[in-house]
Amino acid sequence: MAANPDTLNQPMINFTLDGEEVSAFADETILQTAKRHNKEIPHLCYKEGLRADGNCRACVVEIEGERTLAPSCCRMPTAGMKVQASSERAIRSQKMVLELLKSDIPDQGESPYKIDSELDQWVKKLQVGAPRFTSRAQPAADLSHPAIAVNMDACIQCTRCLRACREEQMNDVIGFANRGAHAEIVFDIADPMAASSCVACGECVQVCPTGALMPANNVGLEVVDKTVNSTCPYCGVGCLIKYHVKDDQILYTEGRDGDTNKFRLCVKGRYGFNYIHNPLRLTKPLIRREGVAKTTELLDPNDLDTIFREASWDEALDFAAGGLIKIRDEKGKKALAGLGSAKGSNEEAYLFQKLVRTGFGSNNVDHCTRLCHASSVVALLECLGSGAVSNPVEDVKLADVVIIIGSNPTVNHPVGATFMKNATKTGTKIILIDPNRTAIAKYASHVLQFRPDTDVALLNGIMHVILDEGLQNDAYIKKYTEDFEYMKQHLKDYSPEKVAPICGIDAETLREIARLYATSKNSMILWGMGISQHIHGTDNSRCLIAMALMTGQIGRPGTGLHPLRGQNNVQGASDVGLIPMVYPDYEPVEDPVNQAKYEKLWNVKLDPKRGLTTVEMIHAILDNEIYGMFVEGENPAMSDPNQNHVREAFSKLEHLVVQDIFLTETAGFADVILPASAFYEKTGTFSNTDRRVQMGRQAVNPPGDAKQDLWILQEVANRLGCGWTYQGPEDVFEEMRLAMGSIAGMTWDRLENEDSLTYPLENVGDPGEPIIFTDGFPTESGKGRFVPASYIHADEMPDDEYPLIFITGRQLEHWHTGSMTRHSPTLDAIEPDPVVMVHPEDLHKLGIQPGDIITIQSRRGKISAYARADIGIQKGSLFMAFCYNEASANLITNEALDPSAKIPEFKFCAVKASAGGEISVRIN
Ligand SMILES: Nc1nc2c(c(=O)[nH]1)N[C@H]1C(S)=C(S)[C@@H](COP(=O)(O)OP(=O)(O)OC[C@H]3O[C@@H](n4cnc5c(=O)[nH]c(N)nc54)[C@H](O)[C@@H]3O)O[C@H]1N2
Ligand SMILES: Nc1nc2c(c(=O)[nH]1)N[C@H]1C(S)=C(S)[C@@H](COP(=O)(O)OP(=O)(O)OC[C@H]3O[C@@H](n4cnc5c(=O)[nH]c(N)nc54)[C@H](O)[C@@H]3O)O[C@H]1N2
Ligand SMILES: [Mo]
Repeated sequence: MAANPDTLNQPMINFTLDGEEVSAFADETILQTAKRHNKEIPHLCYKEGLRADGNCRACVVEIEGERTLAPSCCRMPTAGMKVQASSERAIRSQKMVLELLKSDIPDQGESPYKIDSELDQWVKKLQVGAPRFTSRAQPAADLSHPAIAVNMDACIQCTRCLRACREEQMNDVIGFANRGAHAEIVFDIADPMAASSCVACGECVQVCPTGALMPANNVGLEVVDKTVNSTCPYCGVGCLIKYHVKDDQILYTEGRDGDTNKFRLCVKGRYGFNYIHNPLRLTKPLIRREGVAKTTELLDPNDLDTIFREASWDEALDFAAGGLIKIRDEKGKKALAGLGSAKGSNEEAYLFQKLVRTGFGSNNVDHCTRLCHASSVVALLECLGSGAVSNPVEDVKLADVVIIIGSNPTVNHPVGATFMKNATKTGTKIILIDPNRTAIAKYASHVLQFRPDTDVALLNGIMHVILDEGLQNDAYIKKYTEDFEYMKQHLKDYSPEKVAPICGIDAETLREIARLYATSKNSMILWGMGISQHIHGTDNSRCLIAMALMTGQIGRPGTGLHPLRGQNNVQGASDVGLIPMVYPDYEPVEDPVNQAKYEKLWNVKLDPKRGLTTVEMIHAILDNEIYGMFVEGENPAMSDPNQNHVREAFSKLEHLVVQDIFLTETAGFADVILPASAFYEKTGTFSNTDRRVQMGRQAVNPPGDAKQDLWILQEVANRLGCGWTYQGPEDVFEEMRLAMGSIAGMTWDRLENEDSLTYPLENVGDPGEPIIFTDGFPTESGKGRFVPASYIHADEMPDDEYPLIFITGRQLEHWHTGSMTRHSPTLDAIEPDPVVMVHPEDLHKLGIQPGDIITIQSRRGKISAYARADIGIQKGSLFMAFCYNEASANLITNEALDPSAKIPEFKFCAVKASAGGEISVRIN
């Protein structure tokens, strides 16, 4: 039992439990102390992690000198107290409670929904017999939800689910309605679960002690073969998860006590694993049939057999490598490029960039970070000398003020968002700055629903106030920063009165935000794609960094800068060098010292010039510079902007190798497809948004002839002459430690034992550093640099012909291009069709009813999807996720790039919209 570290220094409390001396921490209850001393007291409504409620009375104990029995889950011991948990009187009461609770279970027997439920375990342990009481009402089952089965006939009203939903995840769906014998647990206003506002995080299911709430399809009745401790394959929060496996299939999951998740999970981590068991998984290597031309159309899987044929691994690998070698040797090393994956492990990403650098012979290697936080990283490197986050997400609880800007955490970092919501209960103020009023707004003290694309103006306005009112931290500025005077001059031009009409937020509010942020003891900034995905994304980030520097809100617990990382391993893939301008640990490729280091380590001559970035590669194909590509674990034919352009490029490639788990839109353009392993089918390390390197462990085997990614990469590399002999991920990790100072002290054994270690961890045995920049910055001067940014607008502004703003982003249940989540029957059932979020007034103006079809057109493309009314959406704009191939948002988006980071402007382009249209056919 983890005691609150704050109380560890306080004196222990000694008392007697069943005649034995025990000592309690200052914040421990009798029940917790008993548990820590391996003494069992039955309990049902109490669960570690939830507020003790004391409603079930199964944990009653006898305390000397007290007339009534006391619930040990809510009772703190005092020095010298004499407690009896197993006296005859205590046990008689405990048994009576269990008997009463059991009388409410169907047929008054064992739980029909969960083998060995917690209630059944206590009933057995205390040898409680058949109940002598009649059951209460036995409500009908509610099987409306694809992920969660509700069988309230097994509910004992312990309210664990309610506390998990309202107090932990703070989703506020579950309630306790009516009174006395009519009391019942309800969803919203007693809605069927599927119709309620439930986001299916499953926290209620995880805590239910009887099986009244269970994962759908009766998985609770199966006896599993094994459990595997691993992490989640979805977002950068990196929740630790236990997988329950039977017959080589994952049946269900459980949140573990990770530092980032404290047992919590979201709908994808908890229920979204089943994409791996989808029959559409690639199980055989495929080679394009000779003479089948490539078109710009997406492949219809019905035509699969006419376009591709199955091949043996040897043939496919020879063919894959042969095509690459031919182009390399005939057209030159720079005629090849590779896109690696932020969904794979650190070891895979490291090998992929090494393969391109040493096997292809150039630095033409990139990955989705380019489309993601590239601009944040450029600004962070430029201003602070490091692209990493300064503080972990969990620090929000120590912050007085948290600015959330351009990030929608309840949707995209849902478990992280629960800790943000929790923090507001103890006084943390959230300031939300977003053109849309997203779900976290409910918990914010200030919501700035400002004009999209105007962050630089707004942030400069706030900084102007900070300086105007003398709220800056002069001592910090002097000691730890440079170029402040330059910044000061620049900001003179951005008075709040001047920026108010640009960003649509009045001057007084900007002043208030400036004061709150600058003068609070600890302020933290969290940001996302709303900041980074603009042609001025680097400028947006420069402003956030400058705000932290001028106020000294960095370098301490509860402060700092946290660009929330997206993919489960985008932090790691970047760290290990899956980037065209840097080697592992962000060492620039154009510095001869770094080049010499890697030439020695890898024993090969390296290209001294930086390579092309993701979007540049697409242009280079069309410009006849790139002829061959290797795409591993990315789906650019859906995720890159201006798809018509991208698909034209892919159809033009002479040789495309795709290594994926599904026949993705990109794989349709391939010459050879290598069927790979999904997350749960391999072991490796993954680095989360907090810089925690975490162990992902194999739970099941790849299907059919699919092979592990590491093996495939090595086979391709060796055919290109690399001569690798890695026996597994551990060997690769050892080489990474030689290359990367940041993890030099991190041993595989320790990762195996501790599951999660934070870097920098330079020497073996170091604890790791969750908070960095505590004493300056890793720049040449050791100081943080102010880099002024001037307000400019998006590349393509609305006009008479295209009057609306199109903003793209994400939805809770889907992951990017949908290749994982749309193949999960559970997630697909929750959100099956393409939807566009529109403000109801705009819908009305367009003459569209919610649920009707809307057609959206930009200068680049046209799509139709279902319109969904959403009052959180800013009028004059539309919001859409890019996961639907029948209505691909990226047919519409603009590929204009930020000049420093080369990130495209996914968050803003001009469109027109109209009622009606026809949704294309969904493929795959
Ligand atoms: N469910 C789910 N979760 C995911 C992902 C997923 O695909 N699905 N992807 C993961 C990845 S890789 C990433 S990068 C993260 C992304 O996570 P987020 O950054 O939270 O994602 P987005 O939805 O793209 O955009 C965030 C917010 O930016 C706002 N925004 C738009 N334009 C502007 C603007 O001009 N200024 C400001 N300040 N805000 C603006 C949008 O309204 C939106 O609320 O999510 C990760 N988590
Ligand atoms: N319009 C618009 N476009 C965007 C964005 C936006 O906000 N708006 N956001 C951008 C951002 S932030 C990002 S990060 C990118 C993401 O863009 P992508 O990385 O292209 O998108 P994913 O769908 O995550 O692609 C991951 C691929 O890896 C495969 N995969 C999954 N697990 C494994 C594995 O273990 N091994 C192998 N070999 N393959 C695997 C999946 O099947 C899938 O094809 O999209 C960008 N595109
Ligand atoms: Mo991302």
